[in-house]
Amino acid sequence: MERLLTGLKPSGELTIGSYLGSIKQMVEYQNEYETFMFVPDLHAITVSQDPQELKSRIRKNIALYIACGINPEKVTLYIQSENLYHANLSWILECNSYFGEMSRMTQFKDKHSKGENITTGLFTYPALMASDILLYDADLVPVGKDQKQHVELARNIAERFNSKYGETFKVPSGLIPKTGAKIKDLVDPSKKMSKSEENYKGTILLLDSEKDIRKKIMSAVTDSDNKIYFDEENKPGISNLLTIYSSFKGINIKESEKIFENSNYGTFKKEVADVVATKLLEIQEKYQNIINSDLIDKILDEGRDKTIKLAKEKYEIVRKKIGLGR
Ligand code: ATP
Ligand code: LTN
Repeated sequence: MERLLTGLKPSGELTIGSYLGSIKQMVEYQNEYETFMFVPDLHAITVSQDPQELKSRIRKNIALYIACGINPEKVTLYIQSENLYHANLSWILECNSYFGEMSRMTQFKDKHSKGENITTGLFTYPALMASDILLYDADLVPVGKDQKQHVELARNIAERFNSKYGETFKVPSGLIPKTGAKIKDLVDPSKKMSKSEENYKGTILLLDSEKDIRKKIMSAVTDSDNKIYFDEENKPGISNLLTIYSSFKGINIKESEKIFENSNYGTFKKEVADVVATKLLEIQEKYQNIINSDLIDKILDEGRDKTIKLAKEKYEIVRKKIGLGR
């Protein structure tokens, strides 16, 4: 069985973008692959984080993965920083990758060009991501388009290492989701809905109250045409709501257009709000049962122990090959 691995940074509260773009697909993949799903908390600190918020979010995210349908009996769930081998292998991979190739990572370039406060960690972070993947010989890495370049880099590093030191790492492939819909911000539909936003006006969080979910959808930016059809360029707001509706309903855009061909924006938005609220309330009910249970610690202890054992084996092979230690 092929091994599949992914993680969602705990750099903000999980949104319906995280759910539709990643978690929902993982719920399907868990039946087809040997699945590893972790919380990349070391990645979150590439930008400044409030320590208490970060800690509570790590736990919350694990509970949300499970509430969304990830089955801990099938999936190995763990926290990156609890396994020291991630950062250790990352250093070795940094020493086997080049300043030039790191500088070409578009995500880094974007942030850098905006003149944001860039940490060294943000620059070298693709090496840590490569370590997350290569430590476990993952075959497949489901990521959004924005992360594809980082998976390519992991491939390149693996191939380079293998040719220099002999076969060591499995060369991973990126897996772009079949229904790779990008969910946009409800206030500014030219941007992706992001959990790293300063305020959450255009973002629906998985743990938002029903009142907030409805309020945010009812006040989503649209246009004055009052016709419901998909046209991302001229009707980005309506198109985004159609994408959200279709993804939650599990139908395609054409089917949704048909349902609303004679509706006005008010009725349409209310239907979107209903379908989103129904699903999120179901997730939230499960979440409440999990978040304070001992189950999470049991799952995370098992995940930590299992992944440390696997990672140690790989790390020792690497260390020996490159001549470290005694
Ligand atoms: P953010 O910008 O919200 O911090 P991110 O994409 O940088 O998110 P993660 O949360 O680690 O970081 O992303 C996990 C996965 O979820 C990625 O593969 C990403 O493509 C997907 N994802 C995140 N937001 C959306 C969205 N709005 N629409 C679709 N997919 C998304
Ligand atoms: N970089 C990813 C999160 C991430 C990841 C990984 C995804 C860290 N390590 C390993 C897949 C595999 C992001 O920012 N979305």
